[in-house]
Amino acid sequence: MKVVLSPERTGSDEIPAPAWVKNRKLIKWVAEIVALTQPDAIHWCDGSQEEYDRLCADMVASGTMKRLDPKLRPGSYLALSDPSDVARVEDRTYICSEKQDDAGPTNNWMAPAQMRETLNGLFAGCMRGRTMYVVPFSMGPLGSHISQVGIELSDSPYVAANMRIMTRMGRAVFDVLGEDGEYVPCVHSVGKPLAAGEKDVPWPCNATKYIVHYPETREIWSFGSGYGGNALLGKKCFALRIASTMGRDQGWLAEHMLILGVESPQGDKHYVAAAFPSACGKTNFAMLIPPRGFEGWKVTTIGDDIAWIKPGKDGRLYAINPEAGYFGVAPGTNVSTNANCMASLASNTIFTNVALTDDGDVWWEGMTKTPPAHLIDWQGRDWTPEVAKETGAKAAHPNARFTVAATQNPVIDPAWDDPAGVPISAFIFGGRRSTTVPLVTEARNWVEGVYMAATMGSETTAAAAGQQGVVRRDPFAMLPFCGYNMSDYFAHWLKLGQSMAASGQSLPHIFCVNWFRTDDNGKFVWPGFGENMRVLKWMLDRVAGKADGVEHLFGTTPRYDDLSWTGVEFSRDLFDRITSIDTAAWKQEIALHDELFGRLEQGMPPALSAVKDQIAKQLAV
Ligand code: TSX
Ligand code: MN
Repeated sequence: MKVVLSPERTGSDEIPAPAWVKNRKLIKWVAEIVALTQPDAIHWCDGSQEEYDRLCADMVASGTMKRLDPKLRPGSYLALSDPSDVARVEDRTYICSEKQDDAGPTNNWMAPAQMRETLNGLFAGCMRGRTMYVVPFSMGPLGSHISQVGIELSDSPYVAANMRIMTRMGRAVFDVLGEDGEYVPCVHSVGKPLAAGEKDVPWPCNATKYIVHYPETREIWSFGSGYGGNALLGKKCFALRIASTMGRDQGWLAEHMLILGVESPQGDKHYVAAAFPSACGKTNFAMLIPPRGFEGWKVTTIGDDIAWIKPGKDGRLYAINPEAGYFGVAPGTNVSTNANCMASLASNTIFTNVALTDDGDVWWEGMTKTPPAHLIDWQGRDWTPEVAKETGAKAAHPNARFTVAATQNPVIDPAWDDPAGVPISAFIFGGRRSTTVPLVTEARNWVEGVYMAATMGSETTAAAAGQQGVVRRDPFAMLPFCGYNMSDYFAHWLKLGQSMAASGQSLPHIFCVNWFRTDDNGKFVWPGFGENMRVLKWMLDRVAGKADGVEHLFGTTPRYDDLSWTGVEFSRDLFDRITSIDTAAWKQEIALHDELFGRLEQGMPPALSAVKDQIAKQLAV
């Protein structure tokens, strides 16, 4: 329902709302934000297909999106962002807790009162000339005891359309809220008010950007960006930063993890949750296709990015995917790296910053071996492979994205929307390391597993963001996403394990993987992708007590004969190269762990320092 506001109305503390909105606190809050931001109209989203189609049609008319060819890519659109607004802005992301210590040394911090003053200035009148969308969304299955409700007020129709794909969005959420339900208030503006008669640009944004979280009052405010994680506030801002603080306070976990199901030909089914930093192929792993030799095995997706995990009454940990769609990186995705993803993108997809083909379809680097002879690149310019060869110009931005509903995934798990969640048998932590870290290691116990996750690192890839091949530590792949002090976060993981073990509950096994060891020529040794199924099977066999391995310095690694090799040629010699432990390299590695622990400073749980000291001591002999 769209309401056009008269100037007197925007100053009122009563705002017209549809009859199906019954939450007084919500209506009052919307009136407050309207009075602050002064939009021309309010659109209360109902989440219907008609509403989505209208939003997209309006964006096509205004030049924000282009409709792709309905035969080649039915129901799909392309949006090209402003060239300055292409990624999350970590240096503009703030955790505004009362005490700086609660944000910790890895987050930007500002005192809440000071930040509120800054934001009140920026948001005053910032929606003039625009429509404010009231976007009601549920993170997690509607009505699940693990789920949470959010309301995003945004002046971006692109945000409203993307939120319908990425979350459970619409009228049903107002029903869950009822008259006095709780929600996380999220305020978003692109930060570009329009004067009377001023023509809009295709991608409005502002050079000044703020992505702000108040963990104590559980609010999110975002200004100046229309892109992904900066603007779709249910994702990184809510489901990770705010939810991680909720989890700390309430005894559950909000994690940067995919969740997948593995079913054996005999019908044994297990779920695992896995955390990887960016550029490790999380979405590919979540949609893995079992290789030759694994006929009858099924891998299914619960989620590709975020997991909310709670102890259940039966003593196991249960996980849901708080999201309802995938906002994934397009470049590098193709039918051999991720055929299920490519099938998902066949229709009903919003593409952002990929290239446009002459026949009205999309293309990105790595989609096909041979690029089309001519494209319109992500900045709307002509692109040919010949010119690109000389200038290095990319047709698609390296961070170009697709937004697609999870239900488009051909291997979506039947339980993906189950309000009870799925029981987790194992946690996997990974990184991109050309040396040192073996293919797979099982932690001996929970504390050592937490240590592995806390010290995980990944080598940087694209030269764009600084030096290449440098190991960047990214504990639990949560460094940019933890809404509180990282040391407290480690302590929370340790405490959860301790309390579950103390009440005789069965903790998931913890594994660390590395698909990325290289040979002397810099070539990847492990074939990866579907072949990772062999590693997955070993892990689940370990969980079932059916597989062997060899214990070393910091855990248990399979020997060659502990993995199943049917359907692939992979020599003992190559296997040794990706599982060997180089003592000299590990001495250096531990020194780097030391440096990380030093950076995280006070509050580092002594149990983790003890693990480090014990490994260092073993290395010294
Ligand atoms: O996603 C990847 N996975 C996980 C898949 C389930 N990628 C892509 C990473 C960038 C997003 C991988 N890249 C994986 C992997 O397991 N492994 C590698 C390294 C690699 C790259 C190319 C080949 C092999 C390994 N090509 C051939 O062997 C022909
Ligand atoms: Mn992510």
